[in-house]
Amino acid sequence: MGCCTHRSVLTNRPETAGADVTTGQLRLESYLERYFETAPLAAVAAAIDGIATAALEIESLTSRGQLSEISGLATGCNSDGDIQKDLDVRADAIIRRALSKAPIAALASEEAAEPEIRDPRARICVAVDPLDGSSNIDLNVTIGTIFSILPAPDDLSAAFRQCGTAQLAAGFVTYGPQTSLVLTIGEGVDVFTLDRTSACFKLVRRRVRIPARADEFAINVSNRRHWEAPTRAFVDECLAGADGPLGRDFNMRWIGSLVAEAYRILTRGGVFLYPSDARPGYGDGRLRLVYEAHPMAFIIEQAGGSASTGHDRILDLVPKNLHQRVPLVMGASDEVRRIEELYSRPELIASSTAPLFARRGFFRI
Ligand code: FDP
Repeated sequence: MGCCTHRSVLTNRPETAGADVTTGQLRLESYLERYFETAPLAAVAAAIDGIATAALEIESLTSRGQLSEISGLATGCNSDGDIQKDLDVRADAIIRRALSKAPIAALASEEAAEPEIRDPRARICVAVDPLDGSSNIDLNVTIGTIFSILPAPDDLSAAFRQCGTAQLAAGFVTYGPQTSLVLTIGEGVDVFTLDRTSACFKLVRRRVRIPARADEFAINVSNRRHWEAPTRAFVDECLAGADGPLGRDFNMRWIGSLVAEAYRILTRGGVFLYPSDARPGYGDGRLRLVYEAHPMAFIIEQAGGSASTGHDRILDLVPKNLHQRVPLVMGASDEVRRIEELYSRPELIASSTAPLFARRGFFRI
């Protein structure tokens, strides 16, 4: 299936949701109400509503931690060999149940080898990472749920082999000090925070924008010796700070939860990298295209940022299979462009931080 450049199912959009409301007042149900008025969007709204319902239950488990018998310990492996924790399994079951009322043709999850075919007459398909950042569960660090909503093709076997630009909606929930839902239905990015006293999500930020220029980067530097030269060159440029070619100092963060990294970028900008590297199994990075990179790329682009493999725009990629991994660089568009430039023009690498790093060189550790 080729890439599409627009989302035809959304051509009859209702008025911009929430355009006339004060943030903090609008509940997610009211925000979604107007989407329920047109047939294809009604399914999208129902799926988002289902995810939000599941999020309430998952947030209650995460916030109670071991009091709710969530240990954060491994219980086995999923079909792709990833360690599965007890909350991964619980979150998957909660989401499947919460989405049972939404008209969904096929549902795919990180936790299952194959998609579940539900109602073949329905017009949407949903892909989820029920619990992202699961290595952080027992650490009391922010974790989350990521989702992508796609149109249902006639041939459901191709449901999760659609280009990222086909997505109708995407979002993620963070379970942290605040439980928040970040959402795009293709007209910008809005953020809702769970009001724990009334158990409902309320709009807190509308039409979030990511500054084009970053002064913060996020990457797991422990893998430096395994990186490709362009990734090293970019990070070296950031580390060179005001003395290097980028001409300004950078701060660094690595939380180890994609949702938390994305939330930070949507809050104060920055760039995130999980590139391919030379470790066995990391030739295409670590993150999954269908239910991690595609929805994140949709959100980041809708907020004015960019998302790339270093070579290609993430949203232009057509998945080869459901659990495909992909290198991901996302956030501030100037920095993503710089990384792409370093990948496409190797001659820039040698000179990028000279003379500061000339003594050590990029190819040595
Ligand atoms: P996790 O495996 O804990 O679910 O989605 C994969 C992910 O977390 C991301 O959330 C996170 O950014 C990354 O893996 C962390 O990977 P490293 O441990 O290799 O840094």
